Amino acid sequence: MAGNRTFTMLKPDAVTAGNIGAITKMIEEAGFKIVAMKKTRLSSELAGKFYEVHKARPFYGELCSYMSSGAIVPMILEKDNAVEDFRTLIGATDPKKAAPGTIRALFAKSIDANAIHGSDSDANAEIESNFFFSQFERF
Ligand code: IDP
Ligand code: MG
Repeated sequence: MAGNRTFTMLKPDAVTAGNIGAITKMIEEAGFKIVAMKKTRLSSELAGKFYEVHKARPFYGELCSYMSSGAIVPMILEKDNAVEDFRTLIGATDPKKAAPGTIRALFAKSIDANAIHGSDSDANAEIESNFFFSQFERF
């Protein structure tokens, strides 16, 4: 059975552009409850750890420097079928291919600076949530 939590993170381009409020509003209006949320910043080393699964991909270095270039807003979200429904809400990785009305179609700048992260499985949602939040930060 699909789990009811996912992990997301507003990326530096979205935060720098002043889109925290607009994107968070879309997330809440789509029926997701915010369980945990904060504004923080990753070092390049920590960004590398978060994206370790992409280590072999050609854009890994670029991704780590981009993800540590400014503030981010990680969140844990709750909703039935959370992982799949949230991936639908954010749209395809490349904003040019993202369906109209999705968060990436509306706010992403490019395939790398694509506004928002969304976990791709229940297992990764758990790992990524634990990367940023202690049990005392979840309500
Ligand atoms: P996802 O975020 O839609 O799950 P992934 O394939 O898991 O996409 O890639 C992780 C992140 O790496 C993307 O969100 C994007 O920021 C970056 N990325 C993915 N593909 C490329 C690429 O071809 N060039 C540059 N950056 C990329
Ligand atoms: Mg991914």
